[in-house]
Amino acid sequence: MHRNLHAQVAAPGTASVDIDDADLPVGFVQTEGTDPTDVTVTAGATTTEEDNGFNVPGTVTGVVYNDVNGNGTQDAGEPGIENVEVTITDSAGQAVTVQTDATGAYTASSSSARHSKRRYR
Ligand SMILES: [Ca+2]
Ligand SMILES: [Ca+2]
Ligand SMILES: [Ca+2]
Repeated sequence: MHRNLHAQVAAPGTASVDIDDADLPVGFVQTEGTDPTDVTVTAGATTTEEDNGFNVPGTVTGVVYNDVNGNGTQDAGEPGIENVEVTITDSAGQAVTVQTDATGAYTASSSSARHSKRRYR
């Protein structure tokens, strides 16, 4: 959806455009543009701010473990393998690399590396 909003500000010069993050649905992360953004307002002219893209990142989780007895399932007492790098490449070609934690678990957010979280369980 593309919405164009018009706002009139009084003074030419630098204006700050700040999206109210509290109005966005929970979990939305900015994928295009910045917030807030400074724009230069010229007297008598219309200034268009950049496009602001947001989406909800998907999350991939998994576990890498030592299948001590080789039966194809993680049994009680079979330890996770720590510090294994896992790279998840999403359908847009964006790759995120994370490491397994002490339990062998990893968590990656698909849309943005800076928003990826590590989860311990
Ligand atoms: Ca904001
Ligand atoms: Ca912006
Ligand atoms: Ca096993």
